[in-house]
Amino acid sequence: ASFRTVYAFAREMHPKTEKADIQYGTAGFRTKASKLGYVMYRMGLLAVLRARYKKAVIGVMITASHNPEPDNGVKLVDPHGEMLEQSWEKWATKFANVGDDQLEDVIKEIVNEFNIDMTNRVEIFIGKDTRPSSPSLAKSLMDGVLALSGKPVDFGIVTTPQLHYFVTCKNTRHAYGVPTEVGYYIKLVTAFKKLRGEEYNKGNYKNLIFYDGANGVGSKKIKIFQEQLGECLNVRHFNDAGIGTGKLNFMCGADYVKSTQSFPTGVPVEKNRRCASVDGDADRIVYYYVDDEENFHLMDGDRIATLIASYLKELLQKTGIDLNLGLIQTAYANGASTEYITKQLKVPVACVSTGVKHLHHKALEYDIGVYFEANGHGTVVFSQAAKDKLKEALKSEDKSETEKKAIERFLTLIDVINETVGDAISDMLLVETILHDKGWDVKDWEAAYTDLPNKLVKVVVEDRNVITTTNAERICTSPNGLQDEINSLVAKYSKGRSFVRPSGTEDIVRVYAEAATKEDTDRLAAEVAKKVY
Ligand code: 16G
Ligand code: ZN
Repeated sequence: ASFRTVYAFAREMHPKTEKADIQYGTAGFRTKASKLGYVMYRMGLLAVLRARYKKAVIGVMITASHNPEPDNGVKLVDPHGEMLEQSWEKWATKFANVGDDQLEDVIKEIVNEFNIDMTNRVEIFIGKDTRPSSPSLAKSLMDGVLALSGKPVDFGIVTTPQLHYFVTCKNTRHAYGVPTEVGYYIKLVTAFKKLRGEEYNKGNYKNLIFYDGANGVGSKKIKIFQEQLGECLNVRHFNDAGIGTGKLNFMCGADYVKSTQSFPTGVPVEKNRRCASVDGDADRIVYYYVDDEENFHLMDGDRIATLIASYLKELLQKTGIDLNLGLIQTAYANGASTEYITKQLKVPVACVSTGVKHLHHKALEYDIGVYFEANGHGTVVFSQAAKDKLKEALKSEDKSETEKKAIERFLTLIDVINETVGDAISDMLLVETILHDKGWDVKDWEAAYTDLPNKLVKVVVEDRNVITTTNAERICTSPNGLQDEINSLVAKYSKGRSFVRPSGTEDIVRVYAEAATKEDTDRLAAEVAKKVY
């Protein structure tokens, strides 16, 4: 590859249009789509360099998730389906911000630093959401890949978790599955059908769910699931506007439901009906229902996590196999969920900083690591050792038939789960499997514990970075004295808890508060917010 092409391409077709620097953050690059052309081109270059360095396929997803439709974004997917390694984020930032004429120098710099063999043939897997801006951004991205003689493989419109799955499958030489959309559906649907058995309604469990696709890729893909699931899971599907109708994430979808704690538009209100909303790239899901008095009840990521962890623990006990199970949360997890899972279910909980990569990373330390952010992003990861142990035990003569049945179920459950990253539809299949097996409706699920009232407020400050934190963002280390002030405010309220952290995606500071009553919670949030101004 001649670096000269890189500059020529950049100058002629993808010139840098923005003066202001942008930063590769928790969600990659995300901004107005109109500002992203040259950034995409450069991420194409970087993806090829990363792929050559890792000698593996790298993924690039074009999406702005739950953001409004005019936004877009890009994130890189590492060889095992994880988010781009943190130490490379600064390279991404550098690539995005240098002048066109400096691009070749930056490429030389990274090639030297990592001793990258530029003759390797590499493939870059590309996926995009349904935004109207995505096809042209994908074109810019591919030009970047081609400029360094990489081979772009375009998967078209897919969910973020599908792309993560393809990358993992390819790099494990199909050990994780077949790296195609068809391969993905077959794996999940086959496992789901096996777990469901013949009886579709069971106890309080009714085989009907209302699904809000947020007018995005989650709508397109649920249709394929519906076809393949047939009667086995009855999904009634809403918010299915096609590409470019301008309604993506608008007053609907997982982020809207979670942050406003209210029912989305476009879904008919039926009392006590189990409903679920996914976000714009289908990597987040929340459940909810409206009761007889028309009160809205939210079942967020914490609820999903506790349901899954408790079920896996029970099932594990039935297998008679000893594996360690842990739950990973962030500071945003409702205090009631943490108390329930540690005290009642006796599952150990770890708390990490916000952002999927932190949760995923921590979860890998367990045989079975369940992780969820309160906002509905999460999954379960299983260690290879755990999988091997289960498979071995299935063949063992020391195991009873009942134990073997449980082991088989456990192994099938693993196949319903997209371990590579949080996957809204896979998570839904898992939740539906658990509720069905227990004969539970949402109300039975909700009865496990009662959420503490909680509130999240945004504070606009001159420089969000004056706030620094430690201990998984629960303690603030600067400005001096702020944590002491928070401590004394929190101490005034029963079950009070509050923390402040600079946002990783917006130029603001977030304040979280919870307490025994709604009034106390609102007051505590306001008092802490005042200290931040
Ligand atoms: C990003 C993260 C999400 C996190 C959010 C917090 C990924 C893929 N996404 O969207 O997990 O909850 O940032 O945003 O890691 P904040 O820093 O603005 O509060
Ligand atoms: Zn998302």
